[in-house]
Amino acid sequence: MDTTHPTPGNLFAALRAAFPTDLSSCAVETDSGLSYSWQDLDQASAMLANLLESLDLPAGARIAVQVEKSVEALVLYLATLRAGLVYLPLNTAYQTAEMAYFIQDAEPSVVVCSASNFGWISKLAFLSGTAYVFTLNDDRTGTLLDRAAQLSATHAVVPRQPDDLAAIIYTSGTTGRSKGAMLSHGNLLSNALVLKDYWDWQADDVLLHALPIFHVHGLFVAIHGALINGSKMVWCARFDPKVVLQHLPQATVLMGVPTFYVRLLAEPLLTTAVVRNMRLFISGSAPMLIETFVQWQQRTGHTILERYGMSETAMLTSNPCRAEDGSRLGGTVGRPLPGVQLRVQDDDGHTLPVGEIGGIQVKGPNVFQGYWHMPDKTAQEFTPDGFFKTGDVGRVDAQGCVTIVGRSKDLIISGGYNVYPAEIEGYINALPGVAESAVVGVPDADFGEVGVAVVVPKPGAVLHSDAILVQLKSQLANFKIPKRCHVVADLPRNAMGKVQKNLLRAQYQNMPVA
Ligand code: MLC
Ligand code: AMP
Repeated sequence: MDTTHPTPGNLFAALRAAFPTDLSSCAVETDSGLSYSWQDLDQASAMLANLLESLDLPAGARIAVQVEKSVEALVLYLATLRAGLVYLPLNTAYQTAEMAYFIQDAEPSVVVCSASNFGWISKLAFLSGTAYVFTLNDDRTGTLLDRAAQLSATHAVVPRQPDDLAAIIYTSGTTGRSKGAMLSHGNLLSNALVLKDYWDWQADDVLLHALPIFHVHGLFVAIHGALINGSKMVWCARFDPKVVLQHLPQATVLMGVPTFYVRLLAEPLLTTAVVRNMRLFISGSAPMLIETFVQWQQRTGHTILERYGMSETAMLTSNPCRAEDGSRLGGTVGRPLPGVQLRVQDDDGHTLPVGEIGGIQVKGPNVFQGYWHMPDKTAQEFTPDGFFKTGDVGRVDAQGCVTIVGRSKDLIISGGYNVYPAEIEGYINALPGVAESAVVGVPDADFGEVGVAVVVPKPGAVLHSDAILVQLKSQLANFKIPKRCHVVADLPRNAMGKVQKNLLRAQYQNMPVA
């Protein structure tokens, strides 16, 4: 048995306290047939926490992790919390320039990557002063596990205060420079406890986990949701609708981005029989089309629960779960969660009455501690009375229900991933022969929205749209690559000289590749 001490400020201690009494029961079952007990999670996280502690890292040290999804990666997250260090997950799609930025900015003491990326990532890390680079693969191999193998399987949780940092989640920004959102143990624990109650987690719930584990949705909402309730997870390495359908009969809860539901609806095997044991389907990270919501209801008999959140705040609002709290409405993201204050303001800082559209602002124990090393940016994003400006535009109805109608930030949300046009335009403008460019989001049946690039050549230069996309692919994460590219003579501008992106969106939304 572990020597876990009561350390209420440390999120891991709260998760560990929720493990079932029978530690030999199954905690995680993978789609490749592996099974991990609660004792496995406890002991393996103890071993990795002991390894991290043996490195004698400074307080607040960041552990940057870019690895494929695996239960061992989940254990590394738990070990980092347990050791009181700061977890910094990075999307596996990030390429060299993106990784170089994150590593230089966050100055992690430890970087963990796949063995296949060790060459270039270790070079970047050592140049930035990282002390240790370990490997962790999705087949239970790598130097991280080798080093931990001989260490003790017991570990006393390192005490932490609620305001101490637990994780940094990088989110891109409208200026093209990514910002590290600093989330504390208290931010994450408060959100996990609120959702456990609001989503009415049951003793026999089983979560089907098919999301990536480097963003808020898959890492915090899904994993904390299951662990804080002592619930088993069925663990899919990636979202494959056929594999998900195969495992749905063993599950009661699924969390996904709208693309999951669109792709599942395209499967003939999605029937009421497959979802017979399901209690709750949850969607978030991107707007769900009302057609998807209605089709899901008709096909499965289940009403999807849509909720709204952000990297900076974890979950903010949710449609009701229990029937007595009301019905779930398609096209809305529900009411603010208990403890979350939400208001809508105009640009002059006046709070707007019911039904009027403005900027959504929030306050609560879940709202982050600020952007890493960006005090000015942090100050700009908060109002004088402490509300965080989400950048989302919406309204609240008389029942307190929130509808998001747009965004004041120039952002494309594609399959649940955020793509900031300014970042992509920066890369396109740096290509030889490019005078300027604009990237806009257009509707897409699968991803909800996808990016389209409109590029103007320098006088005399000849540009090919395919070549532009190929060059971008070698520099940027794949989900950021515009799905189409058009080379044009000039961009439409208003009287102030600003590019009229609304005109470009209208012009290119149905246009095939030029
Ligand atoms: C993959 N591609 C994408 C993409 N995902 N392009 C745009 N948007 C995406 N989301 C690229 C691939 O690289 C590939 O390019 C091509 O599109 C087709 O890929 P695919 O095989 O169809 O993609 P797949 O691997 O199946 O991934 C699709 C997906 C995935 C929907 C399963 O994107 C996903 O897991 N999304 C979830 C994102 C998420 O967890 N967001 C939460 C953020 S937290 P090529 O060139 O290789 O052919 C947050 C807060 C909150 O927002 O409220 O939750
Ligand atoms: P991220 O920065 O990746 O955490 O993305 C957060 C953004 O995703 C929010 O600011 C919203 O714009 C968007 N988002 C999250 N959930 C929803 C939802 N249910 N409906 C519409 N947009 C959402």
